[in-house]
Amino acid sequence: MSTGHDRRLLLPAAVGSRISPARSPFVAARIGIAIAVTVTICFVTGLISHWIQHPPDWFRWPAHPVWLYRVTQGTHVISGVVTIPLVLVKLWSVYPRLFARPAIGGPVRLAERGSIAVLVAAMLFQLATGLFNIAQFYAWRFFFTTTHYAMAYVAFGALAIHVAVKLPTVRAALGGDDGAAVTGAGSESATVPTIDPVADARPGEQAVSRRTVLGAAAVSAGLAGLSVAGQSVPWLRRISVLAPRSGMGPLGVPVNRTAAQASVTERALDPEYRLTVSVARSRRTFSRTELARLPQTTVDLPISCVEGWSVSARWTGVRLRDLLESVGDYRGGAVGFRSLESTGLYGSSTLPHNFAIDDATLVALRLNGSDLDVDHGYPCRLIAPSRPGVLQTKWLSAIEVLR
Ligand SMILES: Nc1nc2c(c(=O)[nH]1)N[C@H]1C(S)=C(S)[C@@H](COP(=O)(O)O)O[C@H]1N2
Ligand SMILES: [Mo]
Repeated sequence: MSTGHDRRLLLPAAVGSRISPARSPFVAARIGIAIAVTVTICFVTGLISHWIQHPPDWFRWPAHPVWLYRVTQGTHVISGVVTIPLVLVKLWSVYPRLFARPAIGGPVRLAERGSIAVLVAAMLFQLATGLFNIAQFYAWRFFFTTTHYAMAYVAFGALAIHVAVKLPTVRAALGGDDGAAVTGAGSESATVPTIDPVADARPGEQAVSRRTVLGAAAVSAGLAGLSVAGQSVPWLRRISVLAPRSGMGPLGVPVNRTAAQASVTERALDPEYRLTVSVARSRRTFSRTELARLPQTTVDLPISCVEGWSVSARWTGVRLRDLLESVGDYRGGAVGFRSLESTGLYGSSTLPHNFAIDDATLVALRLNGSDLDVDHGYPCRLIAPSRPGVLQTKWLSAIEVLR
């Protein structure tokens, strides 16, 4: 052995013989820092999205700038996808240690191994469910948002603990230019075998260099990000192979659920269609023609789906505030929206006061210069700034001021 390191724990021969110098704290620490950054961004933007959809009392989300949710949710999906190759490289870089003996050991080692198992499992779970969700592939029975939200705390908590525990190792790995020499610091030195590239590489073996691995990690993370970024960044659309709903659909806007899928086509196209609007004790019904005769407003607002795709569009319709004032004495307050699609997650939404009074919030009748397509919510749909697409209720049947 060319180093004086204490090797109390032995690697299985098959693994030990394949150790490359890239499997060192030098690489593991750098990839780990990158993961800590992308996961923190992903966690925070995910919390924001969750709170907008299920607002706690203290939570306020602004209506302006109108693209704010587009940016936070695009960032959530991109940072999550970028994390995937980083985690794979990270697992590769520490792979031999996952098989270090003894597998269990004393209580401290048990806690360390257990926390890493939780971390890896929760992280892979979050990345896989998130990826399946943006691909609209629901292979599981449990409800996606609830589980993805709950596991986010587990994954982030486990990561925070892991970073805290490894901080001395990270610091040492960043300090010295030879990661393999980092052994004196940190809890690792006593429990985890040190990997010495010189001693471990087989004679004649072409070992992967650390720079190569870090470079490959950066390139694959960049490509992964680009592959989905086109969902939200228009000029990246052409090169985004993983942006399933970018720019296609009627009137240049994607559709998540068609009128046929929501079973509303007949009622949406019925000439007897009426929108009911209630303000305090006043109530009025409107045909689509009557809505079109009210003063019309045009605004440019994005549809920003929670799945990460977003697209800017030009909407024309009745300003919500104007519509409410044409019915009764609207003095502010949250407003409830109901769809002809009366069941499920998408059947209704609640618009907080600051969005309800906003100039840019419309009951839209037209999209990009044409009447709404039935798949985009004809006869009329809600469109408000800086909100998740899932709350932009289509095929409106009733609007009611809530107290
Ligand atoms: N009633 C109803 N409204 C709905 C939906 C739906 O399925 N039913 N889908 C929502 C989702 S998830 C998004 S992203 C937007 C998409 O609007 P678009 O189909 O016009 O692009 O509509 C929202 N409004
Ligand atoms: Mo959506």
